[in-house]
Amino acid sequence: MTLILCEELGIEYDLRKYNRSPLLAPPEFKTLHPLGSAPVIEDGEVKLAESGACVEYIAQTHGKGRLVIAPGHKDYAQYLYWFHFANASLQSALMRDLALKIAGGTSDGTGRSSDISKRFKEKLSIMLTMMDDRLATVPWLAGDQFSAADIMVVCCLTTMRCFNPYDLGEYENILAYLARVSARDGYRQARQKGDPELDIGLLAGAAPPPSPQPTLVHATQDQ
Ligand SMILES: N[C@@H](CCC(=O)N[C@@H](CS)C(=O)NCC(=O)O)C(=O)O
Repeated sequence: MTLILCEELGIEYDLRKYNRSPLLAPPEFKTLHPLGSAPVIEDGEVKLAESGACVEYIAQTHGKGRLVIAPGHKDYAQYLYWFHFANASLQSALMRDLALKIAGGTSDGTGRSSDISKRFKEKLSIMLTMMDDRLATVPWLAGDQFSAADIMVVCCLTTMRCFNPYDLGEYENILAYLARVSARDGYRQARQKGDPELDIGLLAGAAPPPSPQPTLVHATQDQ
C-alpha cells in the first residue's frame, strides 16, 4: 500500500525487500518492528508500522493531503468508511480465515470451526457485495476521485488473494474497478518495484492469482 501511495504521489523513497521465512517475517525484519508485520516506513526519526498509519502519515506529511478527502468534502464520510473498512473488516476477516485454514480448522470433528468458516464465507460475500454495489454507482470507493481509500482496499482484493484465494467472478463492478486501478501508472510502477513476480492482470482477474509468496516491503525516506 505504501509503495502504491508513494508512486501515485511521485514521492522518492528507498525500498528494502525481505523474503518471507517461509510465510512470516524473517528475524531481520523483526528488528524493524516487534510484530514483524509489513509495511514499516522510516522517515528521518520516524519509524512507523500499520499500513493505515503509514498511508495516512505519508499522504499528510509528504503528499500534503493529496489523495486524502478532507472534512467538509461531500465524499468525506465515504472516504473514511472505505479507508477503515479495508483493514478493520476486510483484511482482518481474510487473516482470521487464513489462520483457521492453516490450523486445519474446517475438520476438527466438532463442527464448530466449519461453522466459523461458513460464517466467514457469508461475511466475505456481504463485504464484496457492498463494494460491488458501491462501485456500480461511482468509479472509486470514496466517489469521483481515486483516493487513499482505494489504495487501502486494493491489496485485499489482489495480493491477499495469493494467500487466501477467493473468487471475484460474481462481482463485475469490482472487476471493472480493478481494471481501472491496474491501468494507473502509479499502481503499475509500485507493482513493478515491489512484486515484479506477480502478474498485474492475474491479480485483477476473477480467479484467485497463483501464490509465488510476494516479499515484505520496507520504505525509507531519510532526508
Ligand atoms: N494490520 C497490519 C497487517 C500487516 C501484515 O500482516 N502484513 C503481512 C504482509 S501482507 C506480514 O507482514 N506478514 C508477515 C508476518 O506477519 O510475519 C497492516 O495493515 O499493516
